[in-house]
Amino acid sequence: MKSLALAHWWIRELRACGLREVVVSPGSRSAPLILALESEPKIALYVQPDERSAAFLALGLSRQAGRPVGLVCTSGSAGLNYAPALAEAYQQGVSLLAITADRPLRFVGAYEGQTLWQEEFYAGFIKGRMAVCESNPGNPKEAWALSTQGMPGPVHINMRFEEPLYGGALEQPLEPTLSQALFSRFDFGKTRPLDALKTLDLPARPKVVILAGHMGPQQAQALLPWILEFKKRGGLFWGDVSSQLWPYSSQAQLPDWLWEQTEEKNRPQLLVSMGGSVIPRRWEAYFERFPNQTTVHVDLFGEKGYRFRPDGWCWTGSPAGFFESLPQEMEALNCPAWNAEPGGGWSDVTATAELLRGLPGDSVFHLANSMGVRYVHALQDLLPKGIELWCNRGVSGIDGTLSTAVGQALAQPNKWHVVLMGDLALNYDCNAMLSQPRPNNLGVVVLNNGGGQIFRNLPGPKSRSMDAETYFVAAREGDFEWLARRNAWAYHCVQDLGELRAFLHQSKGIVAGLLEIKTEAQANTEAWAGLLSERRAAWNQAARGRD
Ligand SMILES: Cc1ncc(C[n+]2csc(CCOP(=O)(O)OP(=O)(O)O)c2C)c(N)n1
Repeated sequence: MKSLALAHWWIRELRACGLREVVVSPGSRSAPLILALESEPKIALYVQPDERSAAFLALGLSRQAGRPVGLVCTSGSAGLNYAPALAEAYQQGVSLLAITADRPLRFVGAYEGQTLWQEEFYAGFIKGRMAVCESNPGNPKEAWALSTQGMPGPVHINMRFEEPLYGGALEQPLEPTLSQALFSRFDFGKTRPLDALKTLDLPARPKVVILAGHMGPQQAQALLPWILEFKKRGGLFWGDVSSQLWPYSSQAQLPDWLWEQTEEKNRPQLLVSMGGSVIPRRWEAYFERFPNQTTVHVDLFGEKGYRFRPDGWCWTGSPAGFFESLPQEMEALNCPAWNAEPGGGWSDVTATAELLRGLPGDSVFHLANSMGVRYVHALQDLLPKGIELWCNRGVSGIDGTLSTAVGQALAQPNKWHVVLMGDLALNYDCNAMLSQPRPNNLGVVVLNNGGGQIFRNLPGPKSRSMDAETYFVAAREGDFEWLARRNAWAYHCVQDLGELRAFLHQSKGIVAGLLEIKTEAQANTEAWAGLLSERRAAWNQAARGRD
C-alpha cells in the first residue's frame, strides 16, 4: 500500500463522518494528505503557514461550527506548534483532529532532519491518539467518534508516510485497525452523588451563591434556563464575562460590603461553581473562605474533576439533576448591583467604554487575555445585551486570540466579529493575518499602550527596584501601520476620544481592518485604579442604604 492511498482513504472516511473544514500548513511530508484533501470538493480548505496560528484558527472554526475541524501539517517541529491550541481546545471541550505527517519509523533517532518522536507530542491534553502507517492504517471513524463523544476534544493522528509522496496508486482496499490509545481526563476522586447535598443539613431556605466561570455556549445554553429559575427562587448568581452568562450576573465584582460580612445572617450556606476560570480573584477567595463542605463544583460533562481544594466536592451530571435537588426557595443575600460610568481623561478605560457603546448589538466580540478582558469585565454593563462574547481562558495566555477570532469569523460570515487586544498580544499572534481565505467581517481593535499594561497595573512588578518596564512590561514603541500594510488590511489610528468618536460615527461602528488606539501608560494605570475604587465606593454606599 502506498502513502497516497492511505491519505485518500483517511480523508474519504472522515468526510463520510462529517469532516467539512481542514486547516493545512504547507509541507512536504504531508503532501499525500494535501493531495487527498484537494480532491474532496465537500471539504473547505484554509491555508495558514504558521502552525501555531493554524491550530488556533481551527479552534475558532470548530467552536463556531460545532463539529470537528481537521489540521494537517508536515513532520518535525511543525506539529509541536499545535500544542498551545490543542491544550486550549482540550480545556474548552472543542473537537479537533490534528493530523501530523511523519517519516517512517526507521528514520527516528537517526539524525534525520525534521524527525522526532511525534506520537507523544500532546500527552495530557488530548482525548486520544492514533499511530498510523501503511501496515497499520488505524480507524478514522474511531478518531471521529473519540473527538465528538462525551466532552468533545482534540484527537491526534500521527501518519507515517513512505516515499513516493506524490505518486502511487490511489485506490487500495483498506481495513480499519485498532490503534487508539485513549487518555482519560483527570479524576480527583472527589465526585459525590447528589445525595451529598442532603448531608449538608441546609436550612429550609438557604442562602445559595452560584459562580459561573469560562465556558462554551453548549454548556451555557444548557444552564441558562436553570440559572434564571435559580434567580427567581432567590439565589445569587455571579457570571464571569467569559461565561456567556454574564448578562444575568448580579454583580461584576464582589462588593467590599459582602466581603466584610461575618455575621451569620450574611453568610452563604451553599456555594456552587460551574465552568472554568473567573477574572475577579475575590470571587474565588470568597468561595475559599467558607468550609469546603459547603462548596460544590458542578461539572456537566463529568470529566474535569474538582475545583476547590482541599475538601470541596464535585457533582457530575445534567443541570436538571442538580437544580431539581436544590431547595425550592432560597433566602437572598443582600448584595446590590452597581453601574459603571467611567470618568477621567483619555485612557484604555475610556476608549474601551466608548468602543463598547459603539458595538453593534448582534456582533461577536473576542477578548484577549490581559487587560482587555478585565476592562470589559468591569465595564460589562455598557455592553449591548445581545452580544456574544468569547475569550480563550482555558489555558491560553496572550498567544492565539486573533487566530481564533479569524477562524470563528470565517465560520460565521453573516455576523460581525470584533477583537479587542493589547499590543503584545497582537505582535505575538500577528501571523493570524497570513491565513487564507481572509475574513471580511472582522474588525481588530488594538489598545497600543506600549507593552504589557497589566504589569504596570499590578503592584508586584513595581514593588521591587528592578526595571519592570524592561522585564515585565516589555515596553515598546512604534505603531501597527506596517502590519496592516504587510497584510493589505485597512488601517486607522486614533489618539484621543474625539478621534475615536469621529471614527466610530463615520464608520457606523467598527469596520473590517485594524483600528489602533494609542494611549499613555500612566493615564491608564490611574484610570484603572480610579474605576475600581469609584465603583467600590458607589457599591458600598448602595449596600449600606439597604442595610
Ligand atoms: C503565551 C503567553 N506568554 C506570556 C504571558 C504572560 N503575560 C500575561 S499578560 C502579558 C502582557 C500582555 O500585554 P498586551 O497584550 O499588550 O496587553 P495589556 O497588558 O496591555 O492589556 C504577558 C506577557 C501570557 N499570558 N501568555
